[in-house]
Amino acid sequence: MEGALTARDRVGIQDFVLLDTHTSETAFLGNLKKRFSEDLIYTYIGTLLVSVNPYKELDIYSKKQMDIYMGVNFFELPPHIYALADNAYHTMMAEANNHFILISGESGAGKTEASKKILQYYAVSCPSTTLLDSVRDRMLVSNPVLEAFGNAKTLKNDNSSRFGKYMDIQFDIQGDAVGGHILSYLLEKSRVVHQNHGERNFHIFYQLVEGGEEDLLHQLGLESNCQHYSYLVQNECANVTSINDKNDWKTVRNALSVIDFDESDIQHLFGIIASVLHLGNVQFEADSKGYATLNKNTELRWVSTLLGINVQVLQEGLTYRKIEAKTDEVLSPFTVDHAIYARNALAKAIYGRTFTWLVNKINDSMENKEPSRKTVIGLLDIYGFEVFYVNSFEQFCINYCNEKLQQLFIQLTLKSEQEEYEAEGIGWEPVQFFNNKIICDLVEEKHLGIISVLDEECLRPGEATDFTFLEKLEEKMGSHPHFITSVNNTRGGECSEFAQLVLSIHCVCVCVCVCVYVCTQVMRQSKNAIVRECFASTESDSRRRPETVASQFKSSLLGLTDILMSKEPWYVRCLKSNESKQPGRFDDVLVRHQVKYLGLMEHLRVRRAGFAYRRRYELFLQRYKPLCPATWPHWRGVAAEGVEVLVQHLGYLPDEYKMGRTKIFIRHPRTLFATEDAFEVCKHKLGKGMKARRNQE
Ligand code: AD9
Ligand code: MG
Repeated sequence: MEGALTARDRVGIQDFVLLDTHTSETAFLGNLKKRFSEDLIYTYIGTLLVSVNPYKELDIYSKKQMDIYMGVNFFELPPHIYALADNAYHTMMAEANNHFILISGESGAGKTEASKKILQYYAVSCPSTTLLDSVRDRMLVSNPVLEAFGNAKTLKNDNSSRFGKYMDIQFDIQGDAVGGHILSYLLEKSRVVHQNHGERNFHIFYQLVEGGEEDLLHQLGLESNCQHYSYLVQNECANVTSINDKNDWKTVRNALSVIDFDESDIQHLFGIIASVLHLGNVQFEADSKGYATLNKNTELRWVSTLLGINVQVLQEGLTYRKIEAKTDEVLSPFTVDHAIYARNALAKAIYGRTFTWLVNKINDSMENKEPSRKTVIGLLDIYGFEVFYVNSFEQFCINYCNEKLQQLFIQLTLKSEQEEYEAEGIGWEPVQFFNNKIICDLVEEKHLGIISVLDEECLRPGEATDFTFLEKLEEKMGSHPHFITSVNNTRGGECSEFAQLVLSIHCVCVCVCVCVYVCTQVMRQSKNAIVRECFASTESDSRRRPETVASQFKSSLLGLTDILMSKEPWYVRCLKSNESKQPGRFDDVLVRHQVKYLGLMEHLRVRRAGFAYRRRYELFLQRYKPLCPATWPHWRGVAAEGVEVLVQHLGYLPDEYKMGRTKIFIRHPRTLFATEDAFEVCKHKLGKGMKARRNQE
């Protein structure tokens, strides 16, 4: 019919691999945009899921939707995050191995929302027993608690994750979700004492002050008004329309009881949150010699009460430095600036350690104590790439983390995939891609990278400054093609590489390794059980020079890479539709930029030209041999030949598969799915046959 739109014209193609126009970026974006305008936010590139943030609630996450996707082959239904979750789950069950889902994209692109949808899917759809329900409830409610303590409003996202989160969901042999374990990565502690313009502190502070019951606030010495607290009002941003602190408080309060917090834990936990707010209001004045003194110490008294530390000891800790001389200790007074630094360092240390304590506590409550065999699906939701007007050490770490994950993606998809074709002798036209290893090396290389230079500078306290650090960097890497010390514009422009690493080096804090020994000593005397536990001495706590924050972070990322490399990958690539968080707006330039730096076009090219599935001949034959009389029950010859006989029998077309040196390569998932369906039917028949035979016997 003339003028009538086909469904395909209207809703676009649901798998980019099937896009028949040549694989241009314009066609790619056109397809995304067309689907987005129909509220179809998900599109596949093979088994990779692309998601575009709609910035509005869509009616696609109901229990009914979950049921529709359960156990259905990937490509039989419209793309959905549930389809990916389901496919990962069924592959894990069929192959009895571990998997992970890497969710990436820049700040505000929808990673955390995606990870919550996946967790909900597993918690709601997997087989269930009453005993396990409590573990699942705990897994689900761990989210609002961790978000309250670890997320905050930034300029990019009203609920921005300020820590990295990797969560293993453990399944038993029946496929029940039986336990969970979270690893957290570098919380942005500096936010406790300072926020950029238009940003907020961590949600929990506002939730407590706005939502806390009168009695509780009274016990904690808090006013029910954020304006009263200097850590909360630096940027006149306490109230945000998209955030309802009062309701969120109720959710968190309720969640804490689900995850086994008893009343004393809760008292201590909120005592800590309140003590940080009181600390922020502690003011110093200079005495006649310019040293810091505390005139009015009501706020400090509250800190002392809530943490159970003698007020005198606390005051001394904040205004004097203890210098250990040969036989005794000498107290050297702080200037006001030093005292403020010490106060803020204490607030950050208390909050940061409490966050770690909280993660451990949640882990205890989700732990599965059964010793049975388990497989896991790991969910990775980290802070997304971000560039602000002023960028500091936190952005350096966050963006370095994103570079590492992009490197992992490149390793596992573009690089190893192409190397495998070569090794297997499959004819292949190489696809060019930008390998960001050069950027990762620039940051982390031993003796040469930025982190090493930072470590060296930290060894020269008193001498090293931001300026000397910058000079050293210029000297060592000034000629590196990706080293830039001042960047005005990162979006648009000519940059076609994965998120160009932006370093506002002037802001990288050289004193990151300064350890507040005094605070630690004082905190160990606390009567607040959580604080005491958080600051308890450990063996590694000796006088050995502590690792710098950057080095610690680098090690933890290497550890994460190892964890992921041992599992089978699935990918969700989240795209931000617009910068102003508006529903239905699709900003072409912004989306194009993300498609570029996430390497989606390269990925599509490899996928289109390549093969969706590969299996070692032995494994393929072992599984599907019942489907062909010539291979069942045994194939006596070489496995590769058996596979050839088998696929001929199944009617595979010559273009659909290739025989490598050790593996069969299958171009489209649908071919394997058809084989898998035939196998299920056959298994059923075989099962019946065997049962009948047993009965006869
Ligand atoms: V960050 O790196 O932590 O700063 P994320 O995690 O990528 O970032 P997040 O998931 O928090 O972003 O999404 C930002 C906001 O977009 C959410 O608060 C929602 O308001 C909105 N969003 C994201 N995904 C969806 C969705 N699937 N449906 C509706 C969504 N809204
Ligand atoms: Mg997030």
